[in-house]
Order: sequence, then structure tokens, then C-alpha cells
Amino acid sequence: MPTYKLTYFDFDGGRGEPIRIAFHAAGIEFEDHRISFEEFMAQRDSMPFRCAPVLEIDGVPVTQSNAMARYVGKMAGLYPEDPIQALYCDEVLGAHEDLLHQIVHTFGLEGDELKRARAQLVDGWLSTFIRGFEELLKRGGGEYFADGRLTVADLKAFVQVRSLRSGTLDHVPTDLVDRLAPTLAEHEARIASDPHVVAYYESRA
Ligand SMILES: N[C@@H](CCC(=O)N[C@@H](CS)C(=O)NCC(=O)O)C(=O)O
Repeated sequence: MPTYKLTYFDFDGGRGEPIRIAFHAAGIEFEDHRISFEEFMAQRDSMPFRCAPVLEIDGVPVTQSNAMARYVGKMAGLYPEDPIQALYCDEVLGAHEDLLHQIVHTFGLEGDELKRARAQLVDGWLSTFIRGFEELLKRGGGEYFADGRLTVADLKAFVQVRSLRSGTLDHVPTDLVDRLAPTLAEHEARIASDPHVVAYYESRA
């Protein structure tokens, strides 16, 4: 078995969290290397593409969180084998990456500028993506995004929707998902109570 070291920020969210959960679900040991923003800034010039997460496999660094989620998801049995279901799964992973890029544009802003940018985000891209994820979930049958079972697409969505519903983004109403996409809100609760996810957070407690 190779050695795995995942370097990402020290919080239970973002691009790194679905990979951590998938590693745990796979029963694969990995070094959960959590860094502060200051540590990231100090090391980023030595990181491939100057970004996190970075997964080192036997010391060889790999980037791109969705590629990592698929890789670990395959080992965990959380990635569809059927090509169409794999496509559906990938679509959700990719759309979340697109949404994250829109959200990141509002980071670093303050005061009225932040308020304006977040209002635009809420009325624009955030609503578009939330409604879009609701449709993708319904296409999958309403409970899971692909394959009628838990996949890394569900983990990705769970982490993002949990963050939106828990108020981590200032000026984004915590009931936005519930209002626009009730099936997506229920999905977050469903994934939160999945045995893999419960076991992961118990292991962190
Ligand atoms: N496509 C990359 C994007 C990685 C990325 O943008 N990471 C953020 C952190 S979540 C980052 O390193 N940001 C550095 C910065 O914007 O200064 C992936 O999915 O891993």
C-alpha cells in the first residue's frame, strides 16, 4: 500500500474534505496534513500550481481535488463503474468546482463591497447552481446524484451545502438552499447521517 499525505487547510470543508471522508470510508490510512493560511502562503511557491489540496502518493505530489476524489472514491467503492453514472458523478464534481470559483471571487472583500458582491452572488451564480444541483439530484432519483447510492458527488455536495446552510459565508442567507432547493437540503441531512460520514466525524471527535 502506498503512503498518502493530503495537505489542505485546517477546516472541515472546502475542496479537501470530501477526499478526507473518502479516505476514511476506504479504510485507507493517510496523513491528514492540515495547514493554516499563513503556512499555505509560506509554502505555496513550492506547491504544484501554487494551490491546495496536494496529495502526495509515496512522496509524489498530485493536484486537482476532483481527480483526487475520483481516485480515492474508486478505492472506497464510492465511484460508479457504469460510464453514464460516472458521467453524472463527474458533472456534479465539476459544477461544484465552477461554483467555488464564483464564491472565491468574493473572498478578501470587506464592508459594503463584500455585501454588494455577496448579494450579487446570491441572486446570480449561487441561485443558478443551487437550482441546478436540485435538478441533477432529481434526475438521479432524488436521494443520490448518481448510481442510486452514495458516491463522491454526494460528499462534494454535502460539504458545500452544509457550509452554505451553516452560515460560513457572510451575507448569504442560511435558508437559501432550503428555499430554492428543498430536495438538496434534505440530501445534506441524508448524507450527514450516512454511516461512512458519521464514522468519519466520530473519528475526528
Ligand atoms: N482546481 C484546483 C483548484 C485548487 C484551488 O484553487 N485551491 C485553493 C484553495 S481551496 C487555493 O489554493 N487557493 C490559493 C489562492 O487562491 O491563493 C483543485 O480543484 O484542486
